[in-house]
Amino acid sequence: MHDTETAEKHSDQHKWRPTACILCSINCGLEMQVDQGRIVKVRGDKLAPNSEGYICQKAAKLDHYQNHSARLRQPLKRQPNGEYAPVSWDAAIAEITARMRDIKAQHGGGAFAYYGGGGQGNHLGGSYSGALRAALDTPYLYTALAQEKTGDFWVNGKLFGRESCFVLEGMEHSDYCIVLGANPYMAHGVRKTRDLLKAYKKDPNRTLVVVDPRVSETAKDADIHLRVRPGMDAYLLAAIIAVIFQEALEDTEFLRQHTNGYDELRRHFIDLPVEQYATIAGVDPELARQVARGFATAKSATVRADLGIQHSLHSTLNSYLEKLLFLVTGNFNKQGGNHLMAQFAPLIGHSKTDDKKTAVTGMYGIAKLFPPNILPQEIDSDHPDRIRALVVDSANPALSAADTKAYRKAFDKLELMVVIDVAMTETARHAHYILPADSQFEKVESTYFTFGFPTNYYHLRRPTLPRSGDTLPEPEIYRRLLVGLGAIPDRFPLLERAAKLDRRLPVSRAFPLALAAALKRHPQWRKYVPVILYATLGKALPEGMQSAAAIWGVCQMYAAKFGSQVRRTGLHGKGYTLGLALFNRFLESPRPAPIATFKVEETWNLIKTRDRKINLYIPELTEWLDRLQTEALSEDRDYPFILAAGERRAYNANQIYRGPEWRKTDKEGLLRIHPSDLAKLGLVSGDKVRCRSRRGAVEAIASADESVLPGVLTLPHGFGMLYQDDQGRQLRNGPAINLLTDAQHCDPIAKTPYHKYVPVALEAVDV
Ligand SMILES: Nc1nc2c(c(=O)[nH]1)N[C@H]1C(S)=C(S)[C@@H](COP(=O)(O)OP(=O)(O)OC[C@H]3O[C@@H](n4cnc5c(=O)[nH]c(N)nc54)[C@H](O)[C@@H]3O)O[C@H]1N2
Ligand SMILES: Nc1nc2c(c(=O)[nH]1)N[C@H]1C(S)=C(S)[C@@H](COP(=O)(O)OP(=O)(O)OC[C@H]3O[C@@H](n4cnc5c(=O)[nH]c(N)nc54)[C@H](O)[C@@H]3O)O[C@H]1N2
Ligand code: SF4
Ligand SMILES: [Mo]
Repeated sequence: MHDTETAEKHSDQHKWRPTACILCSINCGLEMQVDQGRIVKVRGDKLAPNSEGYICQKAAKLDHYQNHSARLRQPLKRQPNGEYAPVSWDAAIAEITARMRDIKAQHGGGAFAYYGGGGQGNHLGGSYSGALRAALDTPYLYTALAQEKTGDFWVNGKLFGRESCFVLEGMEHSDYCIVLGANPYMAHGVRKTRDLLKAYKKDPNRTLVVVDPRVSETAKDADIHLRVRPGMDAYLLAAIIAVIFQEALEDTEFLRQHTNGYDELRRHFIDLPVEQYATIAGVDPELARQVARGFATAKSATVRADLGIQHSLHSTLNSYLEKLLFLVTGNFNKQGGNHLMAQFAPLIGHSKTDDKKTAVTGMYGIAKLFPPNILPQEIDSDHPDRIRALVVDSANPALSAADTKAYRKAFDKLELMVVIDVAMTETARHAHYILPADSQFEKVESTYFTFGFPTNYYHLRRPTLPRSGDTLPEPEIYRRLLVGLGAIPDRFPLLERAAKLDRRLPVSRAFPLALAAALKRHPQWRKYVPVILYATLGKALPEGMQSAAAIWGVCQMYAAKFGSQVRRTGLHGKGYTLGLALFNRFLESPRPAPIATFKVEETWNLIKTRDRKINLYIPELTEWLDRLQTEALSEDRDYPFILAAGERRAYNANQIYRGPEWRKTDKEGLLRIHPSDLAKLGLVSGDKVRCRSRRGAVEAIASADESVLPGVLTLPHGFGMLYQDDQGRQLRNGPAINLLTDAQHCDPIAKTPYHKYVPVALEAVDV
């Protein structure tokens, strides 16, 4: 008996459990071994169809996410002396919702803002959080996406008709790829990135161009490296597009057939001074010409852009020019070009011009998102309609948003602040209530980063570990808040019964019929459908899978729109039956499973303009382009260096790991500086320096690095968290870089921060 038990325990310990990595948007399939609440071993899952066993160096350390001294294990309430004391879930929910009802009654829904809703590995909770915003009656959703990609989405809205039109790069199938302000070797962003970069390197018929001021790990192995001056990409891109028009290399047939505004657009480039613009950008004009020709004449060409252009000067203009590059050369919606993509569950929406704007700064939403750069101003104001209550879920804006000082000050003005997280973060330390969530390995989870093409996959991950405290999954937290607000009842007896019937008889339609009837009787419930699904259908799902209920709705909507693409993956039926089959597939598969297979020509159906043509000409942006000619770049003598604040490196991963123990190298988050600059300061590698901007200062260890240009500095993203060491001392995990950044230093259209272009001064720190 005893022996069998040990043997069972032994085999259980050595069981490999399929899951996924939660550290970046690729979500590589993993297998892990667990023992007594610990993640003991991690390996790439060879059977995961979208990552095929690939992982990078960061995934092996996931136990540092699961187990650390700052994990939250019970709800906490701030006491008058500023300390936190445990509180029961019932009391916390009752008190929070009573405060919310008061604030709503006095000031209306516009007094509430919501921040976050999901990180690199967890989007399921976000599916339910919309119901809370609906119950509070606020449109104000602030997310990290609106501090990086909303300029890009705004451009998509103009070009393709909706901000939710999502463009992917075809890097895997392309002959010519421009990596523009991205460092995929470190940051990934494409499946099996390093294998793909190797494939480009090995194949003499494929060209990889990297546009980056730094000799990044990706640039090192590129065929061509355009070492642009920081913030000058708009000049470089304008010059490259000008060469294409001036040498008549554009795809006129594509342009006539698929676009409007070609002639107006061409006018802005045909006389553009290529030499001058390339020189301003710091790039040899001949090299710029060579890339223009190479890109325009390649069989297929694609652009992969990221923060290097989005977090830098001219951000929204850069996104426009980047897209023009693949559009004017006809590298769109074709194999190996950039193309539209049908998202499984929409990560973003489309903001209309008459949607509600913010009270204090008058900012409009883009893709239904509001930019973190304005939030402190929206709170810290005398405006009667200011933000008075904030819910933060899965984000740490006290460190990750621009202008840490402004954030801290604004947080302390809130009448109610609630943080939902797995860890005691810098943001949580300002909250009135902290609600602890199950970790991503203790609950069903998934992301909507379903970017595979032609076949995309969805991974509904099973829990691999038991719950380790008095924590709850986010859907349950949102359900309780909704009940507390009086938005929904605690039980739905009829729907619960119908759901059980349907789960037993997969062909029955008891549940959708009952749901439709309930919504007809209670139209106010329509806003809360995901939470109602959780509370009803969820209970009929297999043990532990309740939170997957919203995916039933997602599958229904997807199958209704993309039936033939779903059927191509081997499922049958249509309408409700097909949606249910898709849902059952995800419920049954512990690994990523196909959603749909697209033919590249079908991506044309995803354009949302009335005439299904691309609107090439965006006057706001061509005017901005014209202004480049006379734009003077003022150099600030007091702040002579340009700091790229937030580099992706081998050992950083947003705010997901808190302590430094997981890092093999770069434990301090080194400041990279050109050797000549370091020598000029009379310093050597390893010396401590103070980096100072107009907003604040951080200290860091300097490291002489030939990969950065003289006059340029870099600091990593994902440091600066507080943690306890073995002796219980509270320490800071490297530089908190957003002490340096200024919320006003941002894109005029999207309010996205210019994190890669922070003017700073540097001085030695006497130790
Ligand atoms: N290891 C690791 N990987 C991550 C993350 C992480 O924290 N750690 N975070 C994930 C997230 S949330 C994101 S959004 C992605 C971001 O991924 P990336 O955008 O690829 O990463 P970054 O290192 O921020 O910036 C990319 C490159 O921009 C360059 N750059 C700086 N200034 C300029 C400029 O003015 N012009 C140009 N052309 N380039 C410039 C930098 O030198 C850098 O090589 O990474 C994801 N992957
Ligand atoms: N200066 C500068 N600032 C930057 C950047 C930069 O390059 N430079 N990069 C920016 C970018 S691109 C991004 S995406 C943001 C990222 O910054 P954030 O938006 O703050 O997101 P994450 O760092 O992913 O933080 C995730 C939070 O979710 C928590 N968490 C983890 N798992 C769970 C869970 O299951 N449930 C809940 N409720 N919480 C969980 C973690 O503890 C952590 O607090 O930072 C931005 N900030
Ligand atoms: S960090 Fe990204 S690339 Fe690395 S293992 Fe995790 S998901 Fe894969
Ligand atoms: Mo990001």
